[in-house]
Amino acid sequence: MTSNWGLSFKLFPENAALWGQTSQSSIYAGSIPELAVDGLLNSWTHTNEETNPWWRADLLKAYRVNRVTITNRPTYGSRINGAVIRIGNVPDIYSNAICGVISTLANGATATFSCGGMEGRYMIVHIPGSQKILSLCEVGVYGTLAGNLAVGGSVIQSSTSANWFAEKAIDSNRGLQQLYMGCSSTLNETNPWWRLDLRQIYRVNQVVVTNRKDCCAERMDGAEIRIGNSLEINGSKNPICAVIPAIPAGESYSYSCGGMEGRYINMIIPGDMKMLTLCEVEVYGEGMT
Ligand SMILES: [Ca+2]
Repeated sequence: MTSNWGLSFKLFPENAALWGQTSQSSIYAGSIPELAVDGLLNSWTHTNEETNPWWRADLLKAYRVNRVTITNRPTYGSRINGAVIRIGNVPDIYSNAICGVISTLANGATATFSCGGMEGRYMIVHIPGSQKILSLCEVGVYGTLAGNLAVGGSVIQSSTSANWFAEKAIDSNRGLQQLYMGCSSTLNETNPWWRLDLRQIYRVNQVVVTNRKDCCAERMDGAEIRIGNSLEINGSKNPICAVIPAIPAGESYSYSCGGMEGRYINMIIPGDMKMLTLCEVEVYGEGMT
């Protein structure tokens, strides 16, 4: 595989709506709400003709939403005119703040709405008025998990396999769909490590690690999570928060660190012929005041 991404490679957050639960005000002829997140351009959701139809994605956790994409159906596209996009933490659709309004959108076209980091667990599309039909071909919600300290940090790893850059472990992409875009990996070596620099000292309550889904989940077995302020032996002398016995393929496991203080989060697998692959690392905690 060749790579010319170099240092300027792009980060690819994944569509948070994919991992959530979708619902809508009514379902016409089996056109269920999931059809807006199936990745297919030849299927779309469809409500009955009604007053104030809506579609909602529950992202299950609060996100800081940077942008929303809406792909219109290839026919009857003008039905979407006037649709409102809202983001917030309230299941009731009208209590959440507005990110954007779709004035018009051509048949089959995709529009991107910048939401500037609006925070919310719910993303809603609705059309105000009577005798309306809401039909969505695809919906994307892109952002970062709210409160994840890793997002603002910088990362480095002991070696890099092809384009499995260290940054891909903090790109808000769990790598479960397109692994090559979403995960970091070292080469096969002795004591491979990956280190996140939070840029200042935090009290770390929780570290969440996502393992790769496609194969070889057992390579994660025995990985240590270390937290502290020392860079001695690349951080491998810092105190241990947890030793990971195992994480099943494609799963995200959470480790409680009880407020351990540190600027650096190290992941290390001790031993020979080890490879450290991380699809996502999230860090939650509090700043030191
Ligand atoms: Ca990732």
